Amino acid sequence: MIVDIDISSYRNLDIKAHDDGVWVVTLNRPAKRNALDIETIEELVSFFSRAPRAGVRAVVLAGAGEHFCAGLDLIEHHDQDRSPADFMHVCLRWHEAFNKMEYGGVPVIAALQGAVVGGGLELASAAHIRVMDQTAYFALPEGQRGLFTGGGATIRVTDLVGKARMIDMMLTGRVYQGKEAVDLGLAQYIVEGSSFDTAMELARKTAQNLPLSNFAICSAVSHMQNMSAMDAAYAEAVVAGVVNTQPDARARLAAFADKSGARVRPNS
Ligand code: 1HE
Repeated sequence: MIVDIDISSYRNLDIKAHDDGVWVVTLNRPAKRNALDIETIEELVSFFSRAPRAGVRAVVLAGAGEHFCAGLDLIEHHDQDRSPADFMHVCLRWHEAFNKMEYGGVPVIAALQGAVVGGGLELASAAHIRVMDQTAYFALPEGQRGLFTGGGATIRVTDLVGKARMIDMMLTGRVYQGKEAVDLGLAQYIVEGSSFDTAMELARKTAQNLPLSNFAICSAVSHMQNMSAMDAAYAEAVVAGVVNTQPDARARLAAFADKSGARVRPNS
């Protein structure tokens, strides 16, 4: 561990560390439907900047109350009557937070319920795995509010659903929910019960991987998407050179060789 995380210094995020290295980070302004004000964004920057160096093995990102996140704090935005330059800098802080999540190398599993809208969808799309319950729904209402996405939706949501659906969501405010949302890629899992419980299960499973493998999965894949195929293949070889020769992997390889290691089987 190279840095500490002082959980008592966070006000808008509720942060809990479990013994197995899984940390639960909860957006904690349910009365405001977890709308993202600038303080929450700064706390996300702070936590996700430290997590990779603080021994965090996996993060469950949740929202308190009935909704995951209502997006940009529209009241703060209205009250502050920001200049174009001011809001550009706000968006750059959002990007800082969400890039730290996506590229930080620590698995982030979002537990979704209720509204996952606007900037809330931008936040969720920076997670590596999204689990939704039956109440979760996804939308980009910016168009109706006289706004545009500023927290990376043009990149991440477009990656998930494709350009045509993204533009339709923005133009018409179309809402996706239920199995259709999973089929489109907005979430990877839909559950009958609590999305939080399933997110915790997945986080615990993920945390059993070697940290260096997870670091590669949760940073290299995203970086490689930004590269040419030639450069990505080169980078993949370099990353695999480091990860696949890590001393900690030898015991796992030995277990496979002596037949004590788990085999890959179809779901029963
Ligand atoms: C908020 C916000 C918010 C709720 N900013 N305060 N995002 C949106 O356009 C979504 C706007 N929110 C909604 O559509 C609804 O609030 C919800 C569907 C999320 C929830 O509905 P509901 O009936 O449970 O709650 P409510 O009565 O609408 O709101 C409860 C309180 O939360 C109320 O505050 P109160 O002090 O009057 O009690 C609301 O004002 C407050 N609240 N949502 C601020 N978003 C980097 S660019 C990103 C661009 C965007 O994200 S655009 C935002 C899109």
